[in-house]
Amino acid sequence: MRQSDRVWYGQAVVGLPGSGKSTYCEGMRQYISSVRGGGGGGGGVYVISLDPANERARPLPASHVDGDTDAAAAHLPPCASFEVAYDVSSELVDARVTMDRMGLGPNGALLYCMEYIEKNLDAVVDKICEIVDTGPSDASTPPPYLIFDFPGQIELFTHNDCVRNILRRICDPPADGSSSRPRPRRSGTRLCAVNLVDATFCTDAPKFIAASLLSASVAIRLELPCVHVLSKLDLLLLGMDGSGDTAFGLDFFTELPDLARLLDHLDSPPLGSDADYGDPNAADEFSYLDDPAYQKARAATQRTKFASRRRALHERMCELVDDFNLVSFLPLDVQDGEAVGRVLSRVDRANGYGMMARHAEGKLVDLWGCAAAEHDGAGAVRDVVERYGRMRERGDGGGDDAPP
Ligand SMILES: Nc1nc2c(ncn2[C@@H]2O[C@H](COP(=O)(O)OP(=O)(O)OP(=O)(O)O)[C@@H](O)[C@H]2O)c(=O)[nH]1
Ligand SMILES: [Mg+2]
Repeated sequence: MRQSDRVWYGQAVVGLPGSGKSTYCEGMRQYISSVRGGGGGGGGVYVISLDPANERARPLPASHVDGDTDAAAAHLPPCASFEVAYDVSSELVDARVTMDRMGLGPNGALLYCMEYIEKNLDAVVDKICEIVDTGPSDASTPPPYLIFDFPGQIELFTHNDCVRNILRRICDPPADGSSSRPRPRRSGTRLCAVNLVDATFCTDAPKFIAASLLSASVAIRLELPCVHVLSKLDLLLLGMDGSGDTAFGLDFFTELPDLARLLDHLDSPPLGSDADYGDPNAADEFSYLDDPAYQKARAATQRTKFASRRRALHERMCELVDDFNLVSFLPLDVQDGEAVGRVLSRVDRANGYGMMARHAEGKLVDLWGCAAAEHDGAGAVRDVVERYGRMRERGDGGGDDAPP
């Protein structure tokens, strides 16, 4: 049986521009490859870049498509260019070329490119099939695993249907024979969306509320199981005290017990900034927050009609997020192998890969048990907070476990 005819598993990685999607794809590829055992039958993990403007993607030489990986954990140099199995910008359509040729701006060109990809998706899938067929092929190898890297432009997830249509056709190939491939119908792909939100948004209440609402909207619009991730956690925890002794510990942002608690902080200085928590090294320094004139002006601003309308708007946004109850976050520093593993285990349950693996091992699959398996989210948060607490105490920014 050809690898391309098996059921594929994978992730569709989405998130705002710069949230760390491409870095995550590479980190996850390295992690899964190492878990699968690298080239010894454990390969078959492919990053597929569907970002027509991805400058950091570099197509992998064919001979290395399923090569060994020496990665026991992800160690990613900052701003490295990543080798991907398929790069749509070099194979099909490039946003920069489109801008030049069609006289479009960056966003218009990107939308054009995504629609072009949607129209030519059969060609993209054919190429992916070719790549997948070069991988390990004996029946005992795990099925191909694909990690799709998407652009971050928000309009692709708010009102444009391209990404959803592309994903739908990758998951469920059309049955009407419209595919150009002279082969039997592909079996389909079990995908889970992974939505990355930059963890530094946690320092700013309005930003975090907006990102949570957008995350709920992404989960609804993509019509896929969705795992939400707070990426670049190292930047957040090393930048603030990272402990639970503030109004909002990290577990508040991961579990989201009551988003509306942020409403009282809409006008606060960024949570976690020195102005808010106080800089322990500069305890005697004057803070503008203590200035009576500042406090008077702030109180006056909060009494304005604009302020009350703004609060009401954010209140509705919090209610929406809470009502749908679709959003909770997993913390992730992409250089921390354990954290990548935690994300993968949740993704495995969401796309069914975990059940498939148990079935392959001859274990009876208890679907309900798999789906309801306890995930120690609080333990995950405790681990990372302690780790970064130790790094801060050392005052060295990290040593071996330094973030990029
Ligand atoms: N400190 C830190 N930096 C990170 C992490 N993940 C990504 N970055 C950095 O964040 C920047 C953006 O990362 P990318 O992976 O290119 O983000 P992206 O979401 O793919 O960006 P676009 O494709 O432009 O939307 C790069 O400089 C990365 O090195 C992380 O976990 N920690
Ligand atoms: Mg990218």
